[in-house]
Amino acid sequence: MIFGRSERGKPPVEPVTLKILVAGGFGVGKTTLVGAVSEIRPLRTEELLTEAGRPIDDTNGVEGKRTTTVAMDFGRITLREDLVLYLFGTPGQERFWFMWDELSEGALGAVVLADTRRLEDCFAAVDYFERRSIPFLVGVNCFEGAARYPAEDIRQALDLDEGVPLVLCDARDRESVKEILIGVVQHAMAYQADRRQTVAT
Ligand SMILES: Nc1nc2c(ncn2[C@@H]2O[C@H](COP(=O)(O)OP(=O)(O)O)[C@@H](O)[C@H]2O)c(=O)[nH]1
Ligand SMILES: [Mg+2]
Repeated sequence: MIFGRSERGKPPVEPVTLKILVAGGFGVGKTTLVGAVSEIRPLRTEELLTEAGRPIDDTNGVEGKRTTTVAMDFGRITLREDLVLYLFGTPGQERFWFMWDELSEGALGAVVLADTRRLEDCFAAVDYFERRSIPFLVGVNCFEGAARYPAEDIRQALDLDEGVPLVLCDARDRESVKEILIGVVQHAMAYQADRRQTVAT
């Protein structure tokens, strides 16, 4: 490649790095979402679901799921040359709630994944981010065979504030996940600008 004079002299851009959390109930597609976009091999700690784990990890309605993430998913995506996101999947099981406060340290915002067949599984995540004023977006992961509901009905069922974006998605699809991530960054930026204005006036 031939570089012009101006490019040659340019120092490499130091990208802005932002931390985004990916939350939601067990089996909703968090590991899938991180894996669909990550440029680095997603770091995950998965364990085969054992007989012993069965009473705790409720797999009813999550057919075909044999592994469970015991710690967390971690991935990276470069949205633009100067903007890199680090994705942190929060552990879905209740016994890992103690990790959430540490994980959310320094987070710009969060994605709450929801499955309309088990909407109640993401109530806890929605509550968590609302209570801590962490801006979040709800991604409805559209599984085949799950009934489709109008976005407005899902918003109502989740009792979402008006400003919280809700987007239908496919956690397996890179473009769909990118759209979700751009959405959460935009929402979080607007949310923060709003807050600054409220403080200033
Ligand atoms: N049909 C369909 N299956 C999905 C989708 N997202 C995840 N899955 C499957 O659902 C199961 C649970 O996903 P996983 O990412 O492990 O859920 P996690 O517990 O939230 O990390 C896996 O078998 C995935 O392959 C989706 O958008 N559509
Ligand atoms: Mg997982």
